[in-house]
Amino acid sequence: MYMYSKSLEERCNRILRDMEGSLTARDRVGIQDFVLLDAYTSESAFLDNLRKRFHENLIYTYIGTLLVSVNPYKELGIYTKKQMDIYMGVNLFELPPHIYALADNVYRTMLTETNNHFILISGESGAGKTEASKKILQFYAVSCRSTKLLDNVRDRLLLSNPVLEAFGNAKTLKNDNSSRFGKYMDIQFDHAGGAVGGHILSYLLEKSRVVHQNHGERNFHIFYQLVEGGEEDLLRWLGLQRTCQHYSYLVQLGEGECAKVSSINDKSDWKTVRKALNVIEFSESNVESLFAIIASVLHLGNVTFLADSRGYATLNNSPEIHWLSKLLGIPAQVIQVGLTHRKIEARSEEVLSPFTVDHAVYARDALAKAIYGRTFTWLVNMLNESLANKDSSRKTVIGLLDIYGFEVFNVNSFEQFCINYCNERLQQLFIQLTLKSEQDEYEIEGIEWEPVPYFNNKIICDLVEEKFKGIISVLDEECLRPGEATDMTFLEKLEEKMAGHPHFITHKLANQKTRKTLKRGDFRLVHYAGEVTYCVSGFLDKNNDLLYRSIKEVMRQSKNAIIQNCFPTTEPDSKKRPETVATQFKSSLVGLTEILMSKEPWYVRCIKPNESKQPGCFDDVLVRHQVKYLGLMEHLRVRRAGFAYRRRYEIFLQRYKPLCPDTWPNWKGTAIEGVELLVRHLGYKPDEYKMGRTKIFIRHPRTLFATEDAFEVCKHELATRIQAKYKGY
Ligand code: AOV
Ligand code: MG
Repeated sequence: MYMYSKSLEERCNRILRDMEGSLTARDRVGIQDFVLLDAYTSESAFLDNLRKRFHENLIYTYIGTLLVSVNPYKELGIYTKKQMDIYMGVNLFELPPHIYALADNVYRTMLTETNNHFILISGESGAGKTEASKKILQFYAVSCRSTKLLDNVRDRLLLSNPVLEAFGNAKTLKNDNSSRFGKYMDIQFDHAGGAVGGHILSYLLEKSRVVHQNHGERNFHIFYQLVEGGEEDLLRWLGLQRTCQHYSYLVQLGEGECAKVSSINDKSDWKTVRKALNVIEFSESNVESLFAIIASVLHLGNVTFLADSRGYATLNNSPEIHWLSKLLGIPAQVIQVGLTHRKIEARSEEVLSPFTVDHAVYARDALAKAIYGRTFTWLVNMLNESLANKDSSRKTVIGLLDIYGFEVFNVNSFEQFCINYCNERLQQLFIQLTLKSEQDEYEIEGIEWEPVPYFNNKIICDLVEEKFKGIISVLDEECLRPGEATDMTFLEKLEEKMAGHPHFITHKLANQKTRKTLKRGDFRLVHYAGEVTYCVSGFLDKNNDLLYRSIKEVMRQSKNAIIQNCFPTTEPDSKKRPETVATQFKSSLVGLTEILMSKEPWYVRCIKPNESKQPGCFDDVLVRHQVKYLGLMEHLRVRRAGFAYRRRYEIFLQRYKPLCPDTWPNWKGTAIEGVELLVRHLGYKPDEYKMGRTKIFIRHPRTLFATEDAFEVCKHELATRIQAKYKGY
């Protein structure tokens, strides 16, 4: 149910204007809601409409209340304050589709129904998810109730974005600003609609990027921002040179070059991040500690080892150790020993065992990843403290989910496996909430219904995550056999267990034709969004994510406040194995699903128009593929055949009974009878609605909007009558 802030007259005039214009414009710009036209149930027609609109710079189209967005790869001038004003307080179908319209309708529904909502933004890497989530947040920042106190919260909400992006995004081959972590953000509103706080949950950061990037990719933005943008004295204090090429973690192996990105300005981004940290009220000492850590990671990457006469790793008396010692506040000698030895237990005694050079490099990289990963978690915690709503009064939330999109590279590893699994999970949630539950409900409510078939990706989720049987379980099992298991034994176990599974294939299991496309160390999954070949190399190691106890002990001596927080002395050094990365990730996704299931869903499905990040280029094959796997046609079919709105009889009657003299004010019969009288009085036509067991189903939003308009008028008249009646008192 909706509240409108625009006057009825203003809105009616606009609707009439639009209707006149739309008949002639339709040929050129297509239709704005796929549900509305009969001809748009074929995939080709669907595609034609998207393409037509895309070439007219109309990147948004609805399927009912779901918003489809095609990345324009150019500035369209449609995100101005003026546009925001136009979309405020207007229902979804009165104006051309826009992300603001969706945001506004979620907000209003939250206020009138006083319940929690979330917006699921999905699509593959580079499709525009992160941009969409930023636009929504910006819209709320401008549109919701404002006071001096609330403005402060608003600024923090907005500025948490550039900070998180600096530390959690990076250039990949798919996207110059690719999210390398999953993000779920709750925006909390008070009863009057003011934004009073927020909370961020982050999911599995791709830490391996800290020490290695593929050709043409970059490390996390923050490193380049600091080196390029950092003030002279700051760099001097951190012992950094102003050349990214100097740092081996910033140049790809053997190439000596950093990837160039024309779309990114590290210098100005640095300024934004610095300013943001101030507004979010990071203390100066926290900021210092934070950049000391970022610099330490760069220094650590430049530490090299030599082999002594016995083949063990020794350190050159390199300047890096000096800087690490200074910035982390740990004696140089302690760092030196920590990087070249580990403690092992030999007969109830602890002895230092020296590393080989390879081993030392491995331990150094593990430390760099741990430091960065833990600092990222600390950063999210700090942002949450700053966003925390101090007032305990009743609040409702709108959650924004923006994760890393499905991705396929030439070589795919454990990280892609996790990211793509996460996308499978969200697709499963989408299916459950739309296609499945929608059709289940018609059955439960006894509404006549012709089922719409769809591909259910549960089979792939199970393949990955099922207890004892899934890929993650097999991987964990192998991780339990240190010394014996290898990436290849993991692959062999998979081949044994998954043989014959329609979504799993390897070189050994493949037929002759497919075999040619696979290497011995690969396995291929047939994901909902396409086939991906994963190279098993590194799976065990990345899943274990081990950090030697002795190096943790070194870090605990740190005087750097953030490091102290990230490596607490209370951290259980238990003999018990910590959960593996994949299992932790799986649990966190189960947790996320639970959070989402308790809220009302809204969807933005983002589409990437071409692989080359070009404006104006609409690749039919690529878009058709996405339309298919995103399940948009099925969604449209269910929507077209189904009912846009449904309300329990009691709630429907309670709200609208003033519109019918037979039911107002004191209806004595059953709710269903009351609703029958009410809709007859309102003149609903038989094909506009259906009566279920417990709910009324309304086919088209327009019907409900008309009723809602009548309700507004009626309220107004009532208020006038009451005023007139009591005037004399
Ligand atoms: P993603 O979040 O879906 O990818 P982004 O939101 O980062 O993708 O979008 C990628 C790039 O496309 C942006 O940096 C913009 O240059 C451009 N872009 C996206 N949406 C718009 C828009 N509405 N208007 C103009 N340009 C846009 V990933 O995080 O890689 O899954 O993991
Ligand atoms: Mg993103």
